[in-house]
Amino acid sequence: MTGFEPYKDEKFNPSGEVASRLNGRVINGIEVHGAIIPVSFKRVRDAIAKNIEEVKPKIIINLGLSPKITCIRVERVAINIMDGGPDNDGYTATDEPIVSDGPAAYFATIPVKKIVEALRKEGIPAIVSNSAGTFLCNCTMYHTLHYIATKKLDAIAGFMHIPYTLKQAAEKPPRSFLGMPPPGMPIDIIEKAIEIAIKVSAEYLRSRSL
Ligand code: PCA
Repeated sequence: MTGFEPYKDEKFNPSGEVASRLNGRVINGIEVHGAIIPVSFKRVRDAIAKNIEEVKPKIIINLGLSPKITCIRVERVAINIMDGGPDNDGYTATDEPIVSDGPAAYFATIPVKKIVEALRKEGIPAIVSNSAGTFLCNCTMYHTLHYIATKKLDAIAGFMHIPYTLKQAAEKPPRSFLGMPPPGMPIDIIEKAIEIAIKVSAEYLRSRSL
């Protein structure tokens, strides 16, 4: 799994923190490798490729922060577009394809709906999201799925957007979201959500290969 380094005005990125926390953990016999990847349109592809080559994972879950969301968002689709910025290299993309001859979109191959159901059953608010945006999160999901497709790897992959942590939300200007502090989720709950997503993905993989 991956998370991101801080970007734009965010001094802390919970997605990177969760990746560090889970790095080296064994969940239901699954060895987790957590890596932090750059918020850079130019550099993220190589970071993804390097991690996949080193780890040879069966399940890839990329994580990113989505400020001001109220729940976990499990992304269904990545589209072939970069539009936004600046990234951490100071680069702003405008309507550019991620891969010039690549398909318009890729669907997540982790069991998106099963993950959402499992999270909600555990009391963690979650939805299926039909857009990962057009910044680094979408770009990362696209590169990962494109890499798996073009190299014909035996791996499933997807992307999850996470909210601010509760502490991070409390530190924002007190009226910065609808006259209130923005929503947040305790980091331990976010961490638990990702553990659940890993378990559900592993069960799905096992059932598929029976
Ligand atoms: N969130 C951004 C990029 C890095 C991150 O954590 C996004 O949603 O694209």
